[in-house]
Amino acid sequence: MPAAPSKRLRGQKIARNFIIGNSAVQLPHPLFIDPPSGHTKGWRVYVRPLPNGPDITTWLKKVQFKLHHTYADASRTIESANVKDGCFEIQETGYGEFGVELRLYFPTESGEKAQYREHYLVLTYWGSPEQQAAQEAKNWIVSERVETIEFNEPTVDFAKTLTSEEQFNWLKVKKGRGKGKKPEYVFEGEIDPSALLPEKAPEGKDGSGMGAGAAWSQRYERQVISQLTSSEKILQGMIEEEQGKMEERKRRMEELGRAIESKG
Ligand code: SLL
Repeated sequence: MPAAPSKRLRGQKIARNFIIGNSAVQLPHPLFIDPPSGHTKGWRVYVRPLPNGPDITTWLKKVQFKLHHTYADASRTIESANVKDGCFEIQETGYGEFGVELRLYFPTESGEKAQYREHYLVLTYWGSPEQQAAQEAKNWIVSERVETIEFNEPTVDFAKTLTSEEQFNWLKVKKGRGKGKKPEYVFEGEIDPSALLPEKAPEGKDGSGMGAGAAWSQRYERQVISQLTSSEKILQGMIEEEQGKMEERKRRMEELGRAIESKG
């Protein structure tokens, strides 16, 4: 029987950022050998840590990906013990886009229930003409977003794992010590490891949207938010225009109705 989760830390909250996304290529492609006939795209859908963030396997025990029902074995599970670089991923080929349902499972000592997320696979070029041209030239499409998970009143044991220094070891280089001694981990990256989004990404990597190499930063988050805000304004304008047209149509219908009535 698993041990009962330890006491919860009242009034405390620990949040973690991570990335959900997919990459995609046009077939044929060397990463996808012998695809079934009719399959035109190769893709990966994944849950991965922020480039300079803590190891997500600290709190993520397994991910269940639910694919479109046209896939023979639509439910795929990846356990933390089998991930490389903390990236939970599924690789597939296919012909069409669909929403992947993700179910995130946490360690037993956390006492947390599984949580759902969704990711709509993006398999076609997106963005500005320049972005699309770059994606076509590289035959490499990436669509990802930063997600946040909040652990409210975590158990004492879970909070201990979530605050341990070891969760940054995946970013560090192991420097061997003498026999029997603990190895030393040294960080050699460009930005200091942190559970928070860095203010600025390293030069040239800010929000390129080109995938694994792209660094997420608070600056890029602000860019995305301002883009979304302006898109929302445009959309609002379009909605108002449509509403105006609808009013006009309604008015004309009423007029027509009255004309018919007066004739009859
Ligand atoms: C579309 N509404 O047509 C979507 C459906 C289904 C994708 C996408 C299946 C692969 C297989 C596959 O690619 N399904 O048969 O193994 O765009």
